[in-house]
Amino acid sequence: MLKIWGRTNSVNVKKALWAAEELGLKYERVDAGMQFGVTKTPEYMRMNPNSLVPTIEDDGFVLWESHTIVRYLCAKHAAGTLWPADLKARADGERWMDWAFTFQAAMRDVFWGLIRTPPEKRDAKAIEAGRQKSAALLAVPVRTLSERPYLGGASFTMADIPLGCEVQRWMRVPIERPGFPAVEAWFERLRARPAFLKHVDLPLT
Ligand SMILES: N[C@@H](CCC(=O)N[C@@H](CS)C(=O)NCC(=O)O)C(=O)O
Repeated sequence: MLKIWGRTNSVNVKKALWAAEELGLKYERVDAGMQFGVTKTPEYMRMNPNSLVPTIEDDGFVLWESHTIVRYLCAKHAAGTLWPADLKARADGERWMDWAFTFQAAMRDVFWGLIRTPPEKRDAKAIEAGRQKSAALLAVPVRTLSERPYLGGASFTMADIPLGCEVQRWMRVPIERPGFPAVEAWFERLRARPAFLKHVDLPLT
């Protein structure tokens, strides 16, 4: 059975869990990372020398890097649907999977500052700089999402999973947000998916 290591409040673990849920996979999840430890044990580091989550094991095959995990699971179980069979259609959507890390980097100080740092220790300047940078970046997918309902085209695909998890943080952190109607409409489409509500759109911790 598929095994997934990672704490459920990690944005990158959420991507693997959301994909597994969309695909209807049975899996065992093991708490790892931050307060759960595990990631620095020799056993874990043999699987994932980065000491980060998520890591998966599928029939003896070990894999890390959340977006690669999403690609792998979708290619294995949903070729032609969540993993588009057409090369150009797939690459067209996949760019957003890679771009999600650009957005994640901009949001780092915002998320950590407001969610994981006590008020007296917050760096207000860094939070505001991250907020402005994230807002500027979020203008990038606007054109795509104005032209089609999902990042990869007419239907939901793996392309939506990484950025969907990152944008959930943007939508839920207590900040001032400029309006991006096309992004907000896409986010509501994601919210119509039970797997997104179950694993991703949860209170931030
Ligand atoms: N690029 C990697 C990054 C993994 C990563 O940074 N994971 C974070 C959680 S989101 C982590 O393991 N942090 C340390 C910890 O939880 O102990 C991926 O997408 O899988």
